[in-house]
Amino acid sequence: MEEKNILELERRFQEKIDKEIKIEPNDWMPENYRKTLIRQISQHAHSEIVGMLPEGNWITRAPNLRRKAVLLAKVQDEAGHGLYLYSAAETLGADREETIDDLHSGKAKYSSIFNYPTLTWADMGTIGWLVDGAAIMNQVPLCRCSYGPYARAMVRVCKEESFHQRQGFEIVAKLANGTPEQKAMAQDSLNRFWWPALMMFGPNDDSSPNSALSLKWKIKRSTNDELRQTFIDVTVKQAEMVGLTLPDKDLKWNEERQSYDFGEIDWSEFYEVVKGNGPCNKDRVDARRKAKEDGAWVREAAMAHAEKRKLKTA
Ligand code: FAQ
Repeated sequence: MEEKNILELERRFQEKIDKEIKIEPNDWMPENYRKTLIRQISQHAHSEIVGMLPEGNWITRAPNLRRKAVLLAKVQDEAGHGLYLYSAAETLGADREETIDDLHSGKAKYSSIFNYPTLTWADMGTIGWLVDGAAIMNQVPLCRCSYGPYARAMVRVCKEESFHQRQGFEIVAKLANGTPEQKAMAQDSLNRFWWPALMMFGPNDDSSPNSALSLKWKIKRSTNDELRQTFIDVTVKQAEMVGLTLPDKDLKWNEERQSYDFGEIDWSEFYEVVKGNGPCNKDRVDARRKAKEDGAWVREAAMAHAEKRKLKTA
């Protein structure tokens, strides 16, 4: 296409975005907008699917039937979120199988948080409270993302995440108000998950290569640091409510900023985990690969059944 035409198409595209008109699958879009969305949405989908594993680890060991039923429902919701998101990526031309193979080959990223182990039952509470809490903080603005299918998927996802966050906080509150051993278990879990939860928001703004364009295109509506700060401000009060201590000696209310100052995040740990060297990266990807291999016979049987039906109706 002629350069002049492309410039005109780009101008009209940006005008739509500036007017808050959603971009739909068949609309013209810059190739880089499509690529950025496929990257973000597929990483998000993988995070939901890999994110089922740390909690799946506790379904058989939940302390009672109510907790087991709730945890099972939560993990099922995460599978559903992954499926909406893979579908949203498909509307941009991504091939689902290829996208999943990229996860299995280690090429595709997913959220760093799911590479940490879940050592105690308290981790089920902390994941709901902090991990779903951080996910909501990041995803509510995505309901206003410029790309229609992603924005619409986020509306339902956020409703479910909000239930997840509350179930997690309920577990933490119960343990924190329980026996000294239970309270210690909750505190230990918070100590292990606090910093990795802050890393979920991504690198600091000055080290975030994708933010500038994503903000211009209204894929992202807030920066990584803005969302992280809001999350910290909300969570400090919740920790106080249940009598737990956030493991940051530099955490301090800043009267001038009307926000909490907080300590330095260990970005070397973040980049190691993203590179594949976190405590559970290998286990997570192996588990997903094995699930695909173990399910091959189901897919083959379903295909054979569909073929037979087609022949019968032909
Ligand atoms: N982990 O330039 P930026 C959930 C990568 S869902 C791993 O700032 P961007 C639900 C980033 O991809 C959690 N990699 O990137 C649940 C980029 O690499 P690339 C997932 C990370 O995209 C709860 C590079 O670093 N949520 O938890 C991470 O503008 C409980 C430079 O970063 C979403 O995916 C990280 N934490 O901003 C499930 C939400 N952070 O691709 C089960 C949608 C950054 O250039 C249980 N995604 N990177 O090679 C987003 O909002 C954005 O993609 C950000 C990153 C904010 C995550």
